[in-house]
Amino acid sequence: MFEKVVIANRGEIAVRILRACRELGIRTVAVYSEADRRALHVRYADEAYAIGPAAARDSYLRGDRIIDVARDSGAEAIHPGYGFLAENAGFATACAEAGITFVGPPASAIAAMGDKVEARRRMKAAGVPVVPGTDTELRDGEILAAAGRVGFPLFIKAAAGGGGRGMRLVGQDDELQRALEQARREAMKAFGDDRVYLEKAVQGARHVEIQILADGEGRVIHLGERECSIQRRHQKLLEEAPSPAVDAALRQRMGAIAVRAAEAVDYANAGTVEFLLDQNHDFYFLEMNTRLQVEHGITEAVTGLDIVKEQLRIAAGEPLRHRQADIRPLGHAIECRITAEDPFNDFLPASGRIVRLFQPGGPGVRVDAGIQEGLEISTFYDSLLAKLITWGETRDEAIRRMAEALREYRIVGVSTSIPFHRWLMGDAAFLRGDYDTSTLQARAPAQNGGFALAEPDREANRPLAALVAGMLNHGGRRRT
Ligand code: MV4
Repeated sequence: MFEKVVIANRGEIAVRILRACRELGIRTVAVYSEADRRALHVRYADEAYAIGPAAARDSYLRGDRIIDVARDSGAEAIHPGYGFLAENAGFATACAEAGITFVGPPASAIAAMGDKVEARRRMKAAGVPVVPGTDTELRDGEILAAAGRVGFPLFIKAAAGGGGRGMRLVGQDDELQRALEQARREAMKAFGDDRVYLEKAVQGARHVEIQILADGEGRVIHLGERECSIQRRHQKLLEEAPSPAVDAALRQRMGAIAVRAAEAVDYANAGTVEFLLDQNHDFYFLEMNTRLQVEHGITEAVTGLDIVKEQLRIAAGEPLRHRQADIRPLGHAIECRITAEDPFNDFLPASGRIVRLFQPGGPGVRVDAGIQEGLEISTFYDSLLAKLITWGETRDEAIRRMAEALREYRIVGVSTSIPFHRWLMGDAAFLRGDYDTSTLQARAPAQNGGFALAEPDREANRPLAALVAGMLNHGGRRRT
């Protein structure tokens, strides 16, 4: 095992990785921007290095500086977390050239899955079902004929896109030309690559993903699925495992296909294969995320594995410790993403100082957070403050524990998504498990874009507002 690892990230995921390292007896090296001098991940690490000003491109995205930190500190490996450098094949290659282990898949697998046209080609060849669409990127003159073959409605997607970035829904052929020009322009601006392809739009489907683990010797297993259909503008708000729509037989079929997808690109380490699951229980490969994901914790809760420790072991050259038959999911887990956003105002990113913080607890409650009282929340970075995960023997128990934990949770000084989640825990369709990727949008009044919290619910939150104000006043008096 490694003796020392650099954690090339911040916030809750840096803290999560630090904990896994310390459990394995690995010394930890944090990197931080000027804005994060007082952050939790800096306090918890054995060593910490400043790598630049607040802007991510001058700090957390500076792969060269992070490799220098690994060299200077004598670390053997870099864990990138998610975001920033996690899915950057160039960074994985640069680590290898510097003699440092990248805790993640081979650069070749990142590159193959990062190019969505190449990924579709590889998946089709391996017998993985893909959404009907074009097999190559499109030349301008080809689009009308190609669209005719694919059928409407369809998505124009950027070859270099992913995660919902660079997609455009087209309802009929007279919208095609304009949409193509816009899609190319946006793709060029966002990715420096204007290649696009077409996919038939699968409507009313669920977004279900399979977690896989692979070692460096060709062994691949899956850890079951996560249901991720509760999203807004392609940001997931809540995930659960298992999916209310997946039974043991379907899990086995989807899992086997996900393993095949990983094998087709000689994958190693942890990864996630995303599928659309339609009402007929047909499923289609969407993309593979070649990194640790935000929502990995719910899979840990139902399988009992520690995915980050497994990542470190695999990167250190150890074989997988589990066979497929050893993986037996137990119970139900839910994650609510606690973000610094105002759900009463179109989920506008919020900033402010956390003046009071009360984190929930109790049986089956896990809080992965990168925050503490006194921390200044800026809009420089991703708005994720914490992940609240509950586990129960049944889905109902997990939901009740979540509702209670959300009632206990108090973050004072910055708006958060907590009121949205409190509302969701009482929503009839959610309680029935009867939802898909269109549910939030369909039920949302246009003016608040995806959050149907009605006026009476807002009233119901008044006592909370008074309590918060009371806490603030109390604190103020005590200081003076
Ligand atoms: C789709 C799709 C339907 N049909 N592709 C969004 C995230 C990225 N991984 C791919 N995504 C989708 N791709 C085809 N051909 C539906 C989604 C999708 C989605 C679309 C609109 C609104 C919310 C969504 C939530 C999850 C997935």
